[in-house]
Amino acid sequence: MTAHLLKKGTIVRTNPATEQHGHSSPYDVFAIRKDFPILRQKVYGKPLIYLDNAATAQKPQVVIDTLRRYYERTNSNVHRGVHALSQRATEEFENTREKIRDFIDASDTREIVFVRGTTEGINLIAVSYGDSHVSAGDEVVVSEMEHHSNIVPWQLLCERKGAHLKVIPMNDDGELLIDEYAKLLTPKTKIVSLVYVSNSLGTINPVKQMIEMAHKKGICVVIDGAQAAPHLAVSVRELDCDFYVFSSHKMYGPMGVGVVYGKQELLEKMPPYQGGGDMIKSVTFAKTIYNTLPFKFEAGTPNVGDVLGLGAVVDYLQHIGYPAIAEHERDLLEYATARLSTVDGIRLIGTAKDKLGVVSFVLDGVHPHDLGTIVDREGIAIRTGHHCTQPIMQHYNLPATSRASFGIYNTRDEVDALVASIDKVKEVFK
Ligand code: 7TS
Repeated sequence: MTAHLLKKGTIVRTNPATEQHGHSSPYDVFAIRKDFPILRQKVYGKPLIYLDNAATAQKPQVVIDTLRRYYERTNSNVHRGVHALSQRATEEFENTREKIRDFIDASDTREIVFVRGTTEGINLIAVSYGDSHVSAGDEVVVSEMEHHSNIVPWQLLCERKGAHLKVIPMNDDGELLIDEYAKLLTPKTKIVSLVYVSNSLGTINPVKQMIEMAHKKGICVVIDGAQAAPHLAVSVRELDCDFYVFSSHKMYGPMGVGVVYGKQELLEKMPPYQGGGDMIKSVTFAKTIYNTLPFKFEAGTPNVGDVLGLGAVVDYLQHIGYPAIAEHERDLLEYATARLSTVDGIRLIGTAKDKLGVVSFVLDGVHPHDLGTIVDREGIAIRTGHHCTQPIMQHYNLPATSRASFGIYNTRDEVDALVASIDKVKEVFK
C-alpha cells in the first residue's frame, strides 16, 4: 500500500507550490499522484496534465496490480467450477459485490448487478423495467441536461410502447427548473430518470428532493450516478432512489464494468434483460426457470478481473476518504472558475450554485476543437465537443464547448498551466 494511504487521517503538506497557493487540502495530492503511473509520462515533451476525468479517470497502481494478480493467479470462470481457482474467483467476485453493497449503502447484495457500465445499466432498466411498466400514452421524464445514455434508451422505450418522453427544462446557469418538474409529474408518468451530476455542466441536481416529489405520486426514479461516483459518497437508502447506475472507469477503476443497483422488490418482478448461461436455474425446451437475484440479470461470463479492480478502487477511495476528496476538488473548482473567469473572451458554460469537478467554457472566436488541439500540444488533455449532451449544446446554441474536469490527483498548478495555454491560443488567433 502506498505511503499516503498509511498516513490516513494525518494532514500532510509537503509541496511548496500548494503552500504558496494557500491550499489546505487535508491530504497530500503529490503522494496521491505517485499512485498513478500514467501521470509520470511526458506528452510532446511536457509533463502530462490530465483534465479529462469526466470522460474516464486514470487508474492507480493498486487497480493495475489487482488486475495483474487476478490474471497471474486466479483467472477462472465463476459460479460453476469445483476446482480451487474457480472457487477462489467466485469468492473474490462475490466479496466484491458485498463491498459495492456497502459502498453505496444498499441493503442486500441481491440488489447489486454487475454490468458493462452506466450505458448498459440504463438500457437494462429501460428494457426490463420499462417494457413491463410503460404502455401507450404513458410518459417518461428526463432532464435537458442528460447524457445521451440517459436519453436514447428511453426514446427507444417510448418508440416501442407508443409512450412520450418529457423533458425538465433548465435555466441558463444549468439548474433544473423544479417548478416545471413538478408540473411534469402526472398520472401518466411512469418513470423519471435523472442525472445526479452533469458531465457537461458540473451541476449537482437536488435528486433527493426530486425523488421524493416523484415518489409522492408513486413514480419510479432512476439515477444516473456516472459522474457522482468519483466525487460523492452515496447512500441509495438515504436517496431512496429505485435504481442507481454508475461506471467503474470514471471512478479510477477498470473500463468495462459498472453497477446497477435496484430495489429488491422491483428487481424480483422484472424479467431478465438478456438470456444465457448463469441467469438460469434450469432449462428445458418447454420452460426455463430463471436464477435468483442478482444472477437473473447477469447472463454469460462476467468481467471478473475488472470487477475485482473496481473493488480495489473502492478500498482506495474510501481510504483517502470522500470528504477529503470533495474538499480538494471543491478547491480546484473554485480556483479554476476564478482563474478562467478573468481570461478575456472566456464564457463559462454551467454556473450552477451547486457544482462539482467540471469547468466548461467557450472562447470568443475560437472553435473548441482548435483550442483543444493547441492546449494538447502543451501536454494538457481536455475534452472538446458536445460531451454526448447535444441538448445542452442546443440550449446554449453552441456547437461544442471545451471542458476541463478534475480528479483526485489534479493540482492548482495544473489549472495555472491550462490558463497559460489558453493565453497561447489567444496569441495564435489574435
Ligand atoms: N451518464 C453520464 C452523466 C456520463 O457522464 C456518461 C459518460 C455516461 C452516462 C455513460 O457512461 P459509460 O461509462 O457507459 O460510457 N460521460 C462521458 C463524458 O463526459 N465524456 O466521455 C464520456
